[in-house]
Amino acid sequence: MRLSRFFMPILKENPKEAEIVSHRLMLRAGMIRQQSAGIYSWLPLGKRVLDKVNAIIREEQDRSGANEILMPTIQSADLWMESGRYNDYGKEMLRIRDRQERPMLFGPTNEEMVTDIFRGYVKSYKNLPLNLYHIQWKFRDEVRPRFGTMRSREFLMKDAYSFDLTREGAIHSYNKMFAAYLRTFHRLGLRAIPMRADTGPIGGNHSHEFIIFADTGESEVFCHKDFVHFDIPAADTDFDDVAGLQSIFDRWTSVYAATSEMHDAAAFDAIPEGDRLSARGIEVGHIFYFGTKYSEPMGAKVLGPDGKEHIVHMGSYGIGPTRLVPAIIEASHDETGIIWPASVAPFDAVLINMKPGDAACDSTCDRLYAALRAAGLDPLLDDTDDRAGAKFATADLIGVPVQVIAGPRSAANGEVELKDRRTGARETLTLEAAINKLTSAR
Ligand code: 5CA
Repeated sequence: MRLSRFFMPILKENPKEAEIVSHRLMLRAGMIRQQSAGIYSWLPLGKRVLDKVNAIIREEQDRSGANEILMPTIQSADLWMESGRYNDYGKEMLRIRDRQERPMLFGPTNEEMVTDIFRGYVKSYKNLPLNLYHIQWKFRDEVRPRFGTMRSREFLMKDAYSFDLTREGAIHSYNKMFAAYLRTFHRLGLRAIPMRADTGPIGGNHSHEFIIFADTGESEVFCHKDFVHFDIPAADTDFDDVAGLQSIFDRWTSVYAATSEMHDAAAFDAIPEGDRLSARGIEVGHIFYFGTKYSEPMGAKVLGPDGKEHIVHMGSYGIGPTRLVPAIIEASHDETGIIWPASVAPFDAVLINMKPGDAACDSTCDRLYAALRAAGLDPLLDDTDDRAGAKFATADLIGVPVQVIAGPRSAANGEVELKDRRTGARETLTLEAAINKLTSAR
């Protein structure tokens, strides 16, 4: 992509409405635009990162055996009357009527709808276990939408729903998601800690929130500091290995971790003082096992091996992609801007032409740009007429992992400068060596 053709409305001033660093940087880098309170458009730079986050989530859901579907945003109120949640959900639900005056709603979550899909087709235990997920917009009319897309009213959620014949089966399905979440957050460059959590309007009594530490987090969390050393499940984890997955779960829940709602001060105080960690955190995912809370009132049952009907056991598993983008920024930035982990960076490298019009600078940048693209990389070429200082500031702000700088003098010598955005380390290389270095990392 050439920056001269890329829509990236950078703000020079710090936006006044932004209280936390991720919101400020997302607005300054032209990633998002607020359309009304808690409702955002995603502009090209932000959309690129969001798509990368979604792709990682999807790969790990698929790896665990879940099936992707896409349910609508608009739901009929009838389904929610069946489960009994239509009245319970309160003002957070956006209720609407169609032209026939039928009550509809903008989905805040999809337990009812997915249970309706399930009961329409699945009649035998032989089709279980089943996990259906989608990545779709949700709407919750939050009292206090704030911090940009961190707590918005319209937000993207990956929500997965598992169906099993028995409670034991459902616990295995829960453990699959637990392991998939550990892998997902790790690949996003985050260390997320599973903590015992309150279940709120989703229900059930077996639930974990995945929390990352950040001073600006909305939750107060307490845990043992051993979490920092726990291993992430490997890419070749066998998700059908019941005992293997249970041992991952057992290990990751073997030491104390809880959010303030579930906090047990006595248990926490029993941990040696030097091993206690109390901090603020951001909830990036939340998983629930709630048994037959929806399947029972909605009649989702299958024939078991005993020839009898059984109400299925269910769980649901949420991740917030539009929250993850600011959460990653909270975890990874400095005073000059964002520092993306390579896995979600909007571009692989930014090529800074310090003097467009200079023959050596232009040809160096063109060669680099073509070579990186030929190797399957996605570079951003800053070919604008901005001053060099402004170009450096933009490159730092948007946080692309590598900067390649072509100035008139070095370009005339066949050289470029590479800058690592995270460490700030710089090195001068020949053009060929720079291309080799960038493409061999693939
Ligand atoms: N049905 C269940 C799980 S599928 C559910 O709705 N869970 S939840 O309420 O905990 O939401 C799941 C995830 O969505 C949260 O962990 C969070 O990452 C994200 N999320 C929830 N509310 C918001 C919001 N207002 N803004 C941005 N992300 C949100």
